[in-house]
Amino acid sequence: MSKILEVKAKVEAGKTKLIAGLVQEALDEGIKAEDILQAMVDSMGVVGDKFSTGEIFVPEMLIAAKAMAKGVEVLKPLMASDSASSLGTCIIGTVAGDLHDIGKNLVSMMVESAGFKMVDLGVDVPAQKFVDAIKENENVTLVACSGLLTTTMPALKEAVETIKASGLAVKVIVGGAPVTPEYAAEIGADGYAPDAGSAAVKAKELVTA
Ligand code: B1M
Repeated sequence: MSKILEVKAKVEAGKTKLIAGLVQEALDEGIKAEDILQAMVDSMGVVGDKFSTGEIFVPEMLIAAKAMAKGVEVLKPLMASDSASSLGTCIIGTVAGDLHDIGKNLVSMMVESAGFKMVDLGVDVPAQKFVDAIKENENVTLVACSGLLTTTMPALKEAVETIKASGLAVKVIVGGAPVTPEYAAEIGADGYAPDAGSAAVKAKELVTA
């Protein structure tokens, strides 16, 4: 089995202890970090499908997520550039009621590499906490809100509305699997991105426009 397929299979199987070594072996074989990351993202798609069909349950989903996080740790130094945080500070978090953080962490990594200093509030972040963080940190230019569940899309709306109602001069970008550009516009977000790479491009565009 090729190394990249092995990484994919082991993430799906949640072999947490093996992933870092396998990812390193794949890199040593000359496989690009971006391709390894994509293989792991694809694994999570397979895991989600298996969950939908009742083949696996929440614990297996969680273990697969932990395995992917171990792999991302190995890739992170290769993907984040050392550009100075010249675009200001970006507050990032997954909205209230939502515990998914892999996508948010990838977005954080890519937005950081675009030139922002990142302040990560983690998961299950209440709307007001985003506002408090804008006030508590210096030179906040952007807030990035992630939401992965259809049931937490109203929390995304509340986060954007609360930030906008605060009157603080920051741009807000939203994203996550159930979010569409139409929904982002409807809830008053300044920007939307479908994935981590385009989130970095959009983030830069929003604060330099
Ligand atoms: Co959950 N889960 N989960 N889960 N989980 C999904 C999201 C689901 C689609 C699975 C399924 O049913 N097929 C489904 C949601 C259905 C829906 O709402 N439409 C679901 C469900 C139902 C649940 C629970 C309700 C299950 C239960 O308890 N019965 C529960 C909810 C808990 C909660 O949050 N309150 C739950 C729990 C969990 C775990 C904790 C076990 C675990 C998360 C662990 C963790 O994150 N640390 C988990 C996992 C792993 C998944 C799947 C399998 C993988 C998610 C993931 O990491 N994907 C997921 C199925 C799937 O995604 N196919 C699923 C990989 C990641 C790179 O992609 O997060 O989409 P993603 O991020 C992308 C883009 O969306 C985008 O860029 C990222 C990278 O390119 N993006 C942004 C994300 N945020 C962005 C922000 C931006 C811009 C782009 O700007 C700010």
